[in-house]
Amino acid sequence: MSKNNKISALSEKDGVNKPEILSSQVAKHIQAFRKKEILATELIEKIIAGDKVALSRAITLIESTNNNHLEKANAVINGCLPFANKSVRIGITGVPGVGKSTFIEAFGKHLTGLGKKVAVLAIDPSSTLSHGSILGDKTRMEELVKDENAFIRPSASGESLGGVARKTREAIILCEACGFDTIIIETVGVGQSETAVHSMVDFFLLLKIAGAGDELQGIKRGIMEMADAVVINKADGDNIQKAKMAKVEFNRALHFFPPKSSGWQPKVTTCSAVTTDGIAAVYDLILEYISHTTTSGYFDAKREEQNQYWMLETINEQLKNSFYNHPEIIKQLELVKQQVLNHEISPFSGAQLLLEAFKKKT
Ligand SMILES: Nc1nc2c(ncn2[C@@H]2O[C@H](COP(=O)(O)OP(=O)(O)OP(=O)(O)O)[C@@H](O)[C@H]2O)c(=O)[nH]1
Ligand SMILES: [Mg+2]
Repeated sequence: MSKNNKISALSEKDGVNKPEILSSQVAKHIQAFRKKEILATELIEKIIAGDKVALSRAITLIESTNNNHLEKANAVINGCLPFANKSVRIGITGVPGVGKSTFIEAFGKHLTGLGKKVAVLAIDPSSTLSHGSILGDKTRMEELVKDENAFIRPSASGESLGGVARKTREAIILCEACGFDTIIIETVGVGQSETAVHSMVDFFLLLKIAGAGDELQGIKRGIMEMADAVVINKADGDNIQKAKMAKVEFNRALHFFPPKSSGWQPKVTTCSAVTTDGIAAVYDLILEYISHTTTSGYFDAKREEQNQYWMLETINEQLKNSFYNHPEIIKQLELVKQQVLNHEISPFSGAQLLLEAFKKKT
């Protein structure tokens, strides 16, 4: 046989037609299905290989409200799950202007300098209205944004904090699978979001500044209780002395709180995100915490507990959504509310009425 006549195993034989049972519609369906499948596995493979573009795309998929994306998003998350978990998750909170973004820039650079890979995610409920204050943040994290070993993602927007929190939690898994060993979750400490962040991190850091009372800083006692460390920022220039005094005060205040189940006594330290003084010490402190809780078994136990919590939270969130989005509930809710307002029925029987209507129609 001459070389030219050689038939490749890949070429089709003449005269073999497509079987007719494969209608064009079915063929299209199969093609679309394959495409979807390939995209999910492709994304997973790329994420695991450390591709930040694929990571971004997958997070966008998670954030999508399009129901068709849900299945694929779940496939990507489950595919990434076996590769996740090998990280330290740090939550950072503090009132606007305390220096969170500047701190994360300095802290993140310190970590990448140590060879770490840092992902920064944010939960910012207000960004739904202001369309992402972290956009401004990105300019404040100028150096970190350019760092090959860093990944910064603006906060997910969404209808509810619960929804946004779930998406952030899923994004953590993807970041970890992508090889990021330190995950920083930032939030503004003024709403409920810090509770959500606390329930998805290993270490919770409260950023403060000296010279402003607690009322001024808008920090609730509950947040102080959650903190594993209080870091007094802007300890530079004329402020150094004040910061040192604040450190003594916070230390005293923290001793009045009940002991933590981790057995860890929260620490207070000062730093300057601008001069980077004290930034390295903050990380050392976190390492000390990790060593302490890993030895005691608390670190893993807390993660297990958080997993359980998030499963139940997701159920709550989705049940709530399907209830309030149900056509029958949309139809009846205002009416029943009015009846309760007019004292025609009790709040309890109003709720009962709606729940019955929901159960009947689902
Ligand atoms: N002197 C001094 N100024 C700082 C320090 N850290 C931050 N700042 C300044 O404080 C201002 C607010 O800093 P940001 O990092 O934007 O604060 P933030 O907490 O992220 O604020 P929001 O994003 O609005 O919640 C900026 O003008 C910073 O330059 C610091 O350590 N020392
Ligand atoms: Mg900021």
